[in-house]
Amino acid sequence: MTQLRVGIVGVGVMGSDHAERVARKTSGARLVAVSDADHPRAEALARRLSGGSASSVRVVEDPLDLIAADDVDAVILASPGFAHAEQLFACLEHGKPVLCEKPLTMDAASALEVVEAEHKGGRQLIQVGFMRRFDPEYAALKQLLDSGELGRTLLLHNVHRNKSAPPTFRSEMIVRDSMVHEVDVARWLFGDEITRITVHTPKPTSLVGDGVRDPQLAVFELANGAMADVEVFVNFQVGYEVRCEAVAERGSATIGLGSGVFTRAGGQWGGAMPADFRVRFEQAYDLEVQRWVDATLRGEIDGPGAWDGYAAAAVCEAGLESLQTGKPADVALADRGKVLG
Ligand code: ISE
Repeated sequence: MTQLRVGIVGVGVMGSDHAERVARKTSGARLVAVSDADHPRAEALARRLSGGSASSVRVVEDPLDLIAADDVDAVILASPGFAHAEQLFACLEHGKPVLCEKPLTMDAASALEVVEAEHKGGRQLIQVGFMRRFDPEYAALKQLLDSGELGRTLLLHNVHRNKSAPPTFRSEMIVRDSMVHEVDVARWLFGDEITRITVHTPKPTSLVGDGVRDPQLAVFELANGAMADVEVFVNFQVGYEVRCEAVAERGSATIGLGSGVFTRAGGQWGGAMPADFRVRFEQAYDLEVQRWVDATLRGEIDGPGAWDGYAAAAVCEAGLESLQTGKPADVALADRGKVLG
């Protein structure tokens, strides 16, 4: 196979961004089909990416039919998280490689069922969309920490701010859809599992609806004794800002300070802030999808797998418990050796 025929399920914000990417920027791949609960939205996208006629990108009403289709070699799942479990099982059943946007599924138990089903099939087919791993700045930070030049890494301080979020973005989603990125970053940079999480909820901004706990401040404890903190603030108003500082025995390293045009003028200094994650992480998304296509054509995956999606789901589940109780919550993680052994 020299060209991967890709189908995309869910063409909202992220799915339509991926559709453009696959159709226009990714080598070795062709967008052949899209599916969305909002049918007219899928039709409009297919028309646009087919250059006026819907002949080369077709719309499939039922996502399960898209997954099963003979002319779809691999799938990108950008549907809402609650739809992932059923669609992932369909991908496994049809032997279709899949790049699944986070969260893998809505809870740890169903995520573990996905891990087990994939393992039973004997081939890794699932990659999870933790795209910070593909961001050149995060990748350089990982390389620096792994080189040992700064000694052992002790702490991570993370900041994750969105300009705004819709009113439907409740406290639980801040954990499951936003903080989950730093859950993965901490596991990946430390190469270790998170065993306990505490989610603190400071006084909320007055700009959100009743009961929404925004911002949140979480502390992760890792099995090796290291710790990470993250401020997640999804209605920051100013722009999109994601930073990570690693503190090690002989120094610290920070990424995400903004590498765009930086000006000093009129007694002020500064630069522009990206409006959202598609702008800040455009290169990461491009690399993620290109490497997924390249690896899929080789019959492999090249990025975070189902276990990473499951481990993040388990941490978030404990995070939701901590959000409720205000107390630390232990992460219940299955024994990796037993599950994948
Ligand atoms: C969104 O789904 C993302 O993945 C973004 O990276 C994150 O910043 C945002 O908070 C999420 O809603």
